[in-house]
Amino acid sequence: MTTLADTPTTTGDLRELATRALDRCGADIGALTGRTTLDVRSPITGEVVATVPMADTADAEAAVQVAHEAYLVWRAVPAPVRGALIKRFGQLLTEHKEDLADLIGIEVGKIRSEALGEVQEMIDICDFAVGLSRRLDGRTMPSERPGHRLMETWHPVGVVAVISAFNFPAAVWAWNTAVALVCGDTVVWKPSEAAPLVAVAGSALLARAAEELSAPAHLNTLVVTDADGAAPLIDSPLVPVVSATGSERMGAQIAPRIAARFGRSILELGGNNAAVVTPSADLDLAIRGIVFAAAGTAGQRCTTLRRLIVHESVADTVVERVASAYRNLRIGNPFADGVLVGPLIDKKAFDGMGRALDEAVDDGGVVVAGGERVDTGDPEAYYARPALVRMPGQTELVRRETFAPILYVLTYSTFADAVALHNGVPQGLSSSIFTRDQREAEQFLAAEGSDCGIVNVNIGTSGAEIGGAFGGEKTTGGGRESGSDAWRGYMRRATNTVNYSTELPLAQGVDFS
Ligand code: UN1
Repeated sequence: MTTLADTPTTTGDLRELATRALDRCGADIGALTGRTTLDVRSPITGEVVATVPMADTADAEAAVQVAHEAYLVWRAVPAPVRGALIKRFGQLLTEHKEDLADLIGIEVGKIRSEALGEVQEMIDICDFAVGLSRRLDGRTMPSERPGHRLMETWHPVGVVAVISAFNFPAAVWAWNTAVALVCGDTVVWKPSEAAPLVAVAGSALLARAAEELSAPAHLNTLVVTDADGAAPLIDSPLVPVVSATGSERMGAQIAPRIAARFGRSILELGGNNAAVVTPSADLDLAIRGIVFAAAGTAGQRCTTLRRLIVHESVADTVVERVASAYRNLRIGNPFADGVLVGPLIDKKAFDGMGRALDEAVDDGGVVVAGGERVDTGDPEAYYARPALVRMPGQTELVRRETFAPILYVLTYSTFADAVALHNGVPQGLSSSIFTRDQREAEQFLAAEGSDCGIVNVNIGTSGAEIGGAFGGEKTTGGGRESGSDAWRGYMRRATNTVNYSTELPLAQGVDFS
């Protein structure tokens, strides 16, 4: 358990903390299969904290096979009994909340509160899935024929491949897995190569729950591998559903392969999320919401706020206030008390941020605050002060997702302009409006308003609760995960017509006698 008194600062500290957290979760890195190895670096120091075996295509294929066999058993277990497994898993997550948060902090560099929040999100989805296990309900519809019943039933589909990203290295797996397991599916998980340790720990806790409840083995099979090794997860006919989180580029590569074999994909790709700040906005509230959404998680959430569309009458005030908040953000070791912004995941992310800022300036943009590297004494660690950039318009750069803490500011004069700017990007994940004008709020929520999968009023773009369906439109990929009726994506629907009469009337009045 980490306290301020023992904030890990050296690579040795981080290594020791990781080992302790893994041990407490009963996680054994040595049990992973693979002939090659993968170095795990902590972005906190940029140095290697662990080396894990890395699986290849043959290992991934074998994982799909055992997952398929487990599915054949699991699908016949009553859903509420499947729910009992997730209930126990949720309890274990609660017991090991600090351990998992340690690993998320070490591998991803999340600040303590956000790392704990990610584990809470895992616990929350377990609660949700337990309830769901008693209500995977179908509909009944009136049949047009006498003595007939028309209804829908929902059944498990098989193996669900879960491909998760570094930024939510555990919660996104839990969203998918808690729901998929309750639905009667089994899971093969390819975690981010940046975060295999928390994957080993989370999987160990789920395996422990399964063992305690005498559930079948291999309900969740972890495959630590790279994109090449993961090919069977994308291409195998034994994987009817692939749920993948990552870049639009990754989605464009895998979606056609899944479609070519008529598989189903649940894609959660890029976001280029915006907030509209109107003249009537409560600015105190808006500034707080903006700063968390844009700078939180060092700008590395899919839901991170990347564009601010501000009415010209309040633009200077908003820019000044956000800039001042940015200048005061404490940046550094994410385990340290009071730090709000941890490191970027790696040098590539930092370089990408630098290139985007150069391009912004070339486009006529002005960097109002931030953008510079923050030196913590570790040459391989990349900390950056979140950047606030005023842009002359929605350039090609602004229409792209750069996975770093850059907030572009655009101004508008009419509400219609604001909505047009808002929707004028390829992505469609999350959106928000700060307003006290009910007409504007309703227009933003209406069909002709925001075109995103998540549309918020008077809160930022990030930090969605698990109860709603999570996902977005356009190049975000159209997938939905987590709450509401997202479970339907993990099941197959059967339409059933039952004739309990002594006649055989045909539908549509067809006579075939
Ligand atoms: C992600 O960034 O991939 O809404 C997931 C949020 C979190 C989940 C983000 N609950 O910001």
